[in-house]
Amino acid sequence: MPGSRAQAFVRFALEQGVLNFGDFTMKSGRRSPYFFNAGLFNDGASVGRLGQFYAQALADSGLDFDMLFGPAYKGIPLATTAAIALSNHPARADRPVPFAFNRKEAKDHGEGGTLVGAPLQGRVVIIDDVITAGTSVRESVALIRAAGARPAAVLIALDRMERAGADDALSEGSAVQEVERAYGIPVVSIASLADIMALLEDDATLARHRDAVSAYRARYGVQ
Ligand code: OMP
Repeated sequence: MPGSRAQAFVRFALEQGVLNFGDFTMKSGRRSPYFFNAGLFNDGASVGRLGQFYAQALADSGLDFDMLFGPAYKGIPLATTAAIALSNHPARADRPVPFAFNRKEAKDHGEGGTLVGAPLQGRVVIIDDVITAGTSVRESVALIRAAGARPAAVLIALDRMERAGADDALSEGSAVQEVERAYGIPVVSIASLADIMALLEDDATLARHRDAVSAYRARYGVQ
């Protein structure tokens, strides 16, 4: 996404309390001086605005696609808000934006199964919040392929730009680069760690966090 929009997004995330600085333990067990909690886009206005950022990032990428997929649980509102915003976006207003999501527990009554929403078919964009190590993307790719559809791209809010793996066995590229290479699909992000660092440079009230985030990037990051 162009720098100014990515900057507007990290500023918005900060204002919403979604982006925080401190000492956090992540899903992988790695400790991080910042954390992006997309679950705190938790009112109509902020989740609506988030959807507009997703829609704009996807439109800017120029990628063509047939539908969206939001992995349970957190991807469900993300795919929903992105689908609404895309249906109002000039780049997509001429065609519907079907979307689907999965359940974590299979349902054995009613319509049954684990997939909900539009049938998974064609080129599917996976919508998620953050990629750190890329584990949740793997599951979505498998689900989409098993349904006979094709993963076309991953659209995320934040690329943490870090290498996956244990401290003494870090992946060569970032988790995002590894996802692109492993599945042959692009990963589009609204913003990245580079934009968070630019925010820290810009904003004197956040200056005290600069060193910790720079050290973290030097240890785990890629350029
Ligand atoms: P991977 O699936 O390993 O890429 O990790 C991404 C997931 O970690 C996200 O979907 C979140 O559940 C969580 N996460 C965040 O939400 N924000 C962060 O800043 C960092 C993480 C994390 O734990 O790595």
